[in-house]
Amino acid sequence: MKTKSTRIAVLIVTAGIGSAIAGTGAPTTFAAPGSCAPGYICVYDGANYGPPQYSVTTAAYSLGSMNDKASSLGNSRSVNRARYYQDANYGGWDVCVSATDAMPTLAADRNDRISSMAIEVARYC
Ligand SMILES: [Ca+2]
Repeated sequence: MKTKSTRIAVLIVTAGIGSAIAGTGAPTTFAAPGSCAPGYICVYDGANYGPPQYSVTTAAYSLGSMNDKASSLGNSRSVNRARYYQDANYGGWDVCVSATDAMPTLAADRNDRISSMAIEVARYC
């Protein structure tokens, strides 16, 4: 069930930004909601991708001013899943978001607690 619902979420997200990338459709141009540009992984202070956001193209061992603030997540990488961690330097529990996917809300025990994020070789969580 979990795998199925994840795939559905990807389709919904992709359909939602279809008009924004009209004429391309290539996976490399995928952009997560908000303003998470293609190639970036992002965290957002607000639920449903509300600003401010913090975006990186490589792993971030800390999130600076966005430490312990993330309430939604976006992954605009075309072939890499993103992993978001409770602690700086990739420690504690983690939340995974597959390539070209996004997470509009976080569980209550995960909200406003993410402190680092990494990009992984695999595409799906
Ligand atoms: Ca927040």
